[in-house]
Amino acid sequence: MKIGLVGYGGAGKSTVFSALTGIDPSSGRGGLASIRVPDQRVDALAQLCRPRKTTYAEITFQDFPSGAFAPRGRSLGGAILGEMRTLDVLAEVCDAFSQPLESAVQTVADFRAELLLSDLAIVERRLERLARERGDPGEQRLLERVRRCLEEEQELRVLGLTQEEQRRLSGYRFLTLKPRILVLNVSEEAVTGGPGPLAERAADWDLEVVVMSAPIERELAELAPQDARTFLDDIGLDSGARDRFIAACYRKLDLITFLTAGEDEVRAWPVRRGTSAVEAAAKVHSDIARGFIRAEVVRVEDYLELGGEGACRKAGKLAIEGRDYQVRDGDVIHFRFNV
Ligand SMILES: Nc1nc2c(ncn2[C@@H]2O[C@H](COP(=O)(O)OP(=O)(O)OP(=O)(O)O)[C@@H](O)[C@H]2O)c(=O)[nH]1
Ligand SMILES: [Mg+2]
Repeated sequence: MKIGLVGYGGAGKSTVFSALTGIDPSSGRGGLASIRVPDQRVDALAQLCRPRKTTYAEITFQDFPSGAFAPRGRSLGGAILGEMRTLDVLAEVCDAFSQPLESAVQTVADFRAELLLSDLAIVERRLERLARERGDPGEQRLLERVRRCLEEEQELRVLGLTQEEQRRLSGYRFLTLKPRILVLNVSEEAVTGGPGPLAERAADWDLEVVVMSAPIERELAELAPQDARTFLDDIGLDSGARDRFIAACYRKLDLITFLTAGEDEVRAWPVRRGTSAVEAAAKVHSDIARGFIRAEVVRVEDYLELGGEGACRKAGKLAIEGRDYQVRDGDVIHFRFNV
């Protein structure tokens, strides 16, 4: 999953990138960095199974080179809008340290307007071509719906597209169809203050908000877990921005986690809610999906309590599921396959 830090020049994207990943942003050249998604279930399974390898889910952040985004008040330009189309999630950083939250609302509105216009330009070009070439009427109808939505200044995320429609539109890589998280980069004093006037607008705009202060996160990153907890309590925060950011991504993308456990590896696999057993198998290996026989499923709580798959089988806590079984968060799955 690639999450791009986007937003007007000087909004603090590289500072946030550094705070979330621990990578020094001083180069200003941008880059990629991955963080591990903490998961206590993986910790516990690893302790029980003592595998050769333990693999957590990962999130990869991309920071763009300084200068790629125009400063607020100017328009972004086609090049960077095009690059943004390659991202899975947009983490929009908004400067709320050098401007009051009331002006930050306007900055977010301006950015949103640019995304809407950019998508609209793409639909209009495509519709013109379809009209000339007398293309597929189904596609034309769908794109006309898309155009109306954008003309009404609504993002495509709220259009309620079916999975099939989303698949048909995937080639256009619409920016307003991408999940977007708003990172409010506030000053240290404002970090417990919440998003203020942005809260309501963000809800209207279907944006998840993460309020953070980069200096606080940097300090937090340098502390041992116990000291970090005390530090957070002193400020009055439940958790650090990294954890809140990860949770926001999982919510926005509607991700759940299934697990695999054994002597070789204990591993967390993030998948969309609604993923079937055979689709989950394909994540692990295409051969397992091709030769899928069944999924043997144990709840992670049972796995940990009873001490492994064998004990769960004996206790009747192991379910045999077919290819269409919908994977649940916290399933420990052993795929049986034949190739
Ligand atoms: N006081 C304060 N300054 C900040 C904060 N976040 C960023 N800055 C400063 O704002 C300036 C711009 O920050 P960057 O992180 O480079 O911003 P950017 O969005 O990456 O900028 P470009 O890549 O050039 O678009 C730097 O001088 C940062 O030190 C903050 O929370 N508080
Ligand atoms: Mg930068």
